[in-house]
Amino acid sequence: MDKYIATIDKRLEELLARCHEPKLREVMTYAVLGPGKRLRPQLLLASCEGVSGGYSDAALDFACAIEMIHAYSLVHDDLPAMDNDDFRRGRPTCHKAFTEGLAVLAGDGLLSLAIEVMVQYLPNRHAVNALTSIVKAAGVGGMIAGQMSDILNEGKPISPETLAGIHRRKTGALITACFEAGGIFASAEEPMFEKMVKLGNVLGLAFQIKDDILDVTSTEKDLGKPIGSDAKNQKNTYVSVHGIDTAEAEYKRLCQETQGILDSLPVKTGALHELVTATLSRTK
Ligand code: GRG
Repeated sequence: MDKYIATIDKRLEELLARCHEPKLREVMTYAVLGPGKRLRPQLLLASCEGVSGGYSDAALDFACAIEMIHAYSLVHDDLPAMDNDDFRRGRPTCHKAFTEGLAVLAGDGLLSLAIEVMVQYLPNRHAVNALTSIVKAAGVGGMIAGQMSDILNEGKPISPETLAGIHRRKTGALITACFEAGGIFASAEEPMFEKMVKLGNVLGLAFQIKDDILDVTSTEKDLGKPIGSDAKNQKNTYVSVHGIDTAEAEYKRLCQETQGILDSLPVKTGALHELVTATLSRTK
């Protein structure tokens, strides 16, 4: 996967250079180019390459835009007004390394730069469809709505259905959008596109359940951030709602389902298989 990460990081650096305010660029760079997994842009590129055998410059820019949106969501999620976390990716969170004001602005800057990068490809049909998919996933029917429901339900007992709605919108929607955008840029036809969306949905849920499990079973050293932060913030998680045993069992079931969908896809490269398998066996 190194080939994707090096390409993504190089392009992210070039795109960040479009910000001519030096301090803003420095904080945005800290937020987006830190030691994260770059999972979402890799999923976009690997799914596009898997279907069509390659990816365009536009697909790479959309992959970078998704990573900027992801990084902004982490910066804002870590703020004192939200989860109030001091560490992420093994180093101080953005507001700790700089200030709260600069972290808010860097998050805003990353979101608007992401849109600017995608908009430059309009009115190309693929770009219109991928942009629609990504902004919907990141927006008021997706990640932001999921985060809102998460906050409103802190400390309250919630139903499994409410929890599923939080997970699907807060984390799953952006992961599914990676597959949708990958499929769009690869000109994937039905039923291939449908399968990719399904893969995104299942992987997105599995990813979040694993995140909930790791928050109680991992170590601060492995995670790069304090464990037990969900309990500290009275968050509803798959573990708090269903218990650790059910969470582990559901995670295992979702891994098998993911594998089944992957095996049914006539993909051209092994990169997507490799990436999804690595994601499912992640320990951080
Ligand atoms: C503040 C608008 C706004 C949204 C926040 C995504 C999100 C919504 C908050 C992040 C909180 C969180 C830890 C959610 C669990 C799933 C998740 C997004 C984990 C972090 O993603 P990774 O593991 O991170 O891909 P890296 O650092 O590797 O990029």
